[in-house]
Amino acid sequence: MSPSLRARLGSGLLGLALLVPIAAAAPASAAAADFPAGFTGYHTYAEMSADLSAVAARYPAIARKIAIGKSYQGRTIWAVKISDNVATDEPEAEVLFDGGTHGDEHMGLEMTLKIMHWLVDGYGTVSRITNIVNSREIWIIPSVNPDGAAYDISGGRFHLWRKNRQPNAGTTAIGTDVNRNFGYRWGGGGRTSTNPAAITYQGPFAFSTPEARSVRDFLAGRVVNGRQQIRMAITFHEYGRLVMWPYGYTTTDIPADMTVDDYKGLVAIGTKMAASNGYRAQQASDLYGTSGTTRDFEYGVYRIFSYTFELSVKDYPDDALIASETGRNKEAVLYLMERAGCPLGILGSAYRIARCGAFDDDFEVSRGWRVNMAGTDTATAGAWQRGDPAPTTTAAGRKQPDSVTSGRYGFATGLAAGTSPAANDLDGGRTSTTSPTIALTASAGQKLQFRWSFAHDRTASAVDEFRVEVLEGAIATAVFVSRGGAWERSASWNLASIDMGRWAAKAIRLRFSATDGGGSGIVEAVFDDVRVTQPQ
Ligand code: NO5
Ligand code: CA
Ligand code: ZN
Ligand code: CA
Repeated sequence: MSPSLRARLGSGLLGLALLVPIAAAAPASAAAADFPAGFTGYHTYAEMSADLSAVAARYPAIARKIAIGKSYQGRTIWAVKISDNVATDEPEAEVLFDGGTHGDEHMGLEMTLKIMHWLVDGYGTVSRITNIVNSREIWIIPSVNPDGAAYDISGGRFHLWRKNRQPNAGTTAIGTDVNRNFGYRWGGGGRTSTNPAAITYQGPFAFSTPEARSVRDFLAGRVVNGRQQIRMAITFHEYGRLVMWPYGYTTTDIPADMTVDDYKGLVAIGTKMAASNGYRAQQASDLYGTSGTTRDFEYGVYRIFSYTFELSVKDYPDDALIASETGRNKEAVLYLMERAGCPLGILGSAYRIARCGAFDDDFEVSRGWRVNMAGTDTATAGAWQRGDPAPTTTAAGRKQPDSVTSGRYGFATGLAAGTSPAANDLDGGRTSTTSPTIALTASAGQKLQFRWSFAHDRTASAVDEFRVEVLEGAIATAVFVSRGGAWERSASWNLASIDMGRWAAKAIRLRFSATDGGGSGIVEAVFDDVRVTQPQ
């Protein structure tokens, strides 16, 4: 929208007239209504469900219909997975398309069904489609809020019904706006309401709706080996012909919970998609502020490059417009699926080399590193923590740096500053943190790169160190060691670059350790932006 939402809110009456159900809700068990005349080309819930079944039956090698949860009224929320070897979870970049989060925005469901059909019907004959299906795992959730959609067409007329159909305690007002109910910076701000009667009601708490929970749980299930497999997503809404990137919760272009690189990539990809469909590209909050949206959750929690598309130029476009409105997005969605293999590659070959190799972690979200994985660490204080380090300074200079090299988070030996520089530094021995398994490719020229800082005071010695090892099964090989000595060493960021040739085609882990080997001196280590680059 929200021109649509804007129109509904624009009266100054918060669209209250629209909140009154015009007809009583049909019980879920009653015969499902079809769309009103002129709109019967849209899929009802039953027709959508039957289409997914037909596709899964006709293309069993590349399509699967999967239940991801149930709506408040008990309708199954369906997903379709499309990929070669569809029964196997292969290490391929994943993409998510969803529609129907708002009950009255039926074009989004049509859009997702079109995407499904472009893929399955073109597979094996259209080489671009075949390549996408073979190299990606595509998830499609056509109707996130099936109760809202069914109610919207109940009685053979439209009801402008946006929310789900969940009752609210203490009021006769029905429904929560599912696109205000996700648990990232949930609550308040912009066009988000705490009033159960409002069309943008956020719900009593984050994830109070079964519909948002179903999407949340589905996304959580796509974390494999510590890493969210879904790289890019579009959530389809209506209307206004917009392509919007995160965030909606703030008008700041690059807030603390977005990296500069991600911002550049989000804008470049959004702008590129908009150039192909003729929509306007903008940050979500340029339209109006929101909180608890699908898109903010997907980027904020998982760093999925997630976009909201507002389809169409009006509410309830008649069914003759389905083909053209969905068709104009074909290039954008094909491009998104192709780009999912290396989103930041849009920024040029330096990014493709640095950010799309066998491993890339900016530590902005948890990606499965484990502190003291072997249980043999000896440190008594200052164990590794992922987060935003607080600066510490002695008379001799900075010991723990104030900031990291990307975004706001890295790994540090004790994030907090405490009451003195010695309060939260490393003490008593060694702390280690170990990466998830990394599958190196067979190519020569892969490099391990990371940014690091190691500081100590003049009581240090060579038993104090910052060490990086490659773990191959039980064998640990040190590839980088920086030792302490009896001098004051201040925090400073350095780049390490290590040839990984001997581990090509191997599955490894990385272990980063820091040791305070003696005395009560100050030892502080920090690292960020660990990558295995791919060759030029
Ligand atoms: C959306 C977007 C601003 C995310 C919303 O008109 S819409 O309701 N589809 N617009 O307000 O949730
Ligand atoms: Ca596959
Ligand atoms: Zn919407
Ligand atoms: Ca970082």
